[in-house]
Formats: sequence, structure tokens, C-alpha cells
Amino acid sequence: MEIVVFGAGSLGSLVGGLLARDHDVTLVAREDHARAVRESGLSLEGAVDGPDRVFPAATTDGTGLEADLAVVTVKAFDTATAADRLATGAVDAVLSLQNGMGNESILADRLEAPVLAGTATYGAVLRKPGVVECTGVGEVVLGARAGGPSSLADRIGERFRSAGIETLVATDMPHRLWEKLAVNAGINAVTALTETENGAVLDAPAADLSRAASRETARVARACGVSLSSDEAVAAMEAVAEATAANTSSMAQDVCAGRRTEIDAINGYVVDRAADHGLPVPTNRTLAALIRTWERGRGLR
Ligand code: KPL
Repeated sequence: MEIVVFGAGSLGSLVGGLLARDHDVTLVAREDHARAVRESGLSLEGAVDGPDRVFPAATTDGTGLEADLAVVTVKAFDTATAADRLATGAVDAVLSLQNGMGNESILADRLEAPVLAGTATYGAVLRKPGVVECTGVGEVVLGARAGGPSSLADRIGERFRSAGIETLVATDMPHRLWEKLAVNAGINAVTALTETENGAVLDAPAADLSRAASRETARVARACGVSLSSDEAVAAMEAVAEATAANTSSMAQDVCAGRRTEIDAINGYVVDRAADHGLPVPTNRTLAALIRTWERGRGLR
């Protein structure tokens, strides 16, 4: 199978590297990483079995690419750009493995190919150009973005599994995406604003804020037709916070590095969907406003 991984940062490099054991993979990556992979291959370190060096193709130019599958792993705010570049080539199917909500619709609006939704809980760190470490074996869950069975998802799930990636094909992606949103809405902005690790949201005073953000997200999910209870959302958020207590959330890493965050696709998305349904979401609104203010202050938006 020919596979393009569009946005080969940490997670994209890990997934692309594992897929490259079995498939013909092209990574679309930053210049320094792409050059290192072209020159010496991609080193896979940490919790992975099998070969520790693979040789995918690597490029910085995402235009004109042809593939059976494009796995999109760019930051949420780069999704439209990635889709426009992919539209200049020919891909038969697209899988979004991104944080936040709304990415699949952006891809589907710009591309002719069917778009699958996905989530990934693998821990990955790009140690340096050409070297990715798997810091925790997780799972890729993928399926039809509107839910229900999908023979395309079954086929892609099979390819992922045969490459050694723990993969579940799910028929309830809308529920899973909203639950993940409730997790990210509760953890990411709070840890970014307080410069703490994920475990900090389990204790007072951050816990009240995180639980409120997750509860609000569940309420909006229900208004959007997805049956996610507030207790379920809070329990999912706390389970992830506990399991990843010592980890730094992606948004806390972005803020620490002075980079733009995915706030619009996380708490900002909750605020937007809440407005569609006339629901108050004061905690998500406040978290989004604080992060956006920080981004504006640094000229990032
Ligand atoms: O997805 C995450 C992120 O950091 O964006 C969580 C679930 C919070 C794990 O760190």
C-alpha cells in the first residue's frame, strides 16, 4: 500500500515509521527531519518491537502526491492547508489522526476521497531530526466519521495491524471523538495555563476547572446528538490524567515552546457548538479566551 503521512512530527513519524515496515510510506515533514530521514532513515526508539530503523521517503512538499491512503497528523489549525496540498495530488482515502474536532469536515470539504476519523493514544516524542521514540504503546482507533460500519476502515485497520500498530476499528467514532474532546477540553488549556503536568488536573484547585470543562463538553455533545453523559466525560478525562500524570499535554508543550496552540479545535470548538444550541459554557469560554489572549500577545494569531 502507498501511504502518505502528512505532518510527520512526533505521532506522524511514529505511525509512519511503523507503517514503513510493511508499506511504501512517504513522510511530509519539516526540512531538517525530512533531510535526516532521506540521508540516514528513521530511527524508531523505545517501546517498539522489530526493526529499529526504517527507510520511508521524506519530503517537505505535500503537493502532487499520489497514494492509496493519506494519514493526516498536522496540528488542527494546519488542516485546511494540508487538505489543499493533498488536493493537488491523488489520494484514494484519508485518515485524520489529529487532536480536536472539525478536522474531518475540513478534509472532506476539500478532498474527493473518503475521510475516516481516528484517534491515537500512542506516546511519541521526536527526539531529534530522524529519531522518534515511542514513549508508550497505545492504540489507534479508526472508523467512519459519521459512525456505523465501513469496509474501508476495516481494510485500513487490517493494514495498520499487520504493520504492528495496535488498532481498533470502531463503529461509534462520533461518541469517541466527543469523549476525546472532553478529555482534551479538561486537561490541555488548564495544564498550559498553569504550566503543570497532566496529573495536576486531578487535585484542587485545578480539578474543579477541568471537571467543569469536561461536563460542559458532554452537555454540548448531547445537544449535537451524541449520548455522552457528564459523569462519563469526567471519568474519561480523569482516567487519562491519571494514566498520563507525569506527561506534559500537547498544549502545555506548545505554550512552553512559544507556539500556536490547538485551542480553536478544542475549547473553542465547544464554545462554537454551544453557541449553535444556545448553551452557556463559561469554563470553556474562559479557557479559550485566556489561551487566545496569550497567542495574540505573542503575535501567533
Ligand atoms: O491528547 C492529549 C494531549 O496532550 O493533547 C492528552 C490526552 C491530554 C494527553 O496528554
